[in-house]
Amino acid sequence: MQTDCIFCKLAAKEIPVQAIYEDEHVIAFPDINPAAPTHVLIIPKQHVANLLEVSPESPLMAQLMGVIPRIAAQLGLAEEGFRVVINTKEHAGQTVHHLHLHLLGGRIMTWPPG
Ligand code: DGP
Repeated sequence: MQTDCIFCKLAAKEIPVQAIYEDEHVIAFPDINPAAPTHVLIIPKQHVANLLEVSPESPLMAQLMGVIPRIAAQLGLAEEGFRVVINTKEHAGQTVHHLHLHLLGGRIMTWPPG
């Protein structure tokens, strides 16, 4: 755990969190500033700053991505679809430096993203 990391504090329940899904490795909760009718963040409990810190041998991305079908079904996104975004560093607008997947749904999305 990184003591100055807000998502580490949420994962450790030092800050109250409304968990939508949780297991040994992963926790998912609503984004505080939703960009879609449904906007959930899926994070590793372990501190990883961003995608660049994930090694090819690590099971981490499978652990994070693997829970998406279940969460999407739970939130009613499986039929119409959804978008998954991983902002990585400055050009992508990453503001919280603890790896997180945005799961966005409930409206039609445009492409390319802004
Ligand atoms: P990004 O730009 O990819 O780093 O997105 C970070 C997201 O995290 C942003 O959409 C707002 C959300 N966020 C920041 N702080 C908190 C928090 O304390 N609680 C929750 N639920 N979401 C947060």
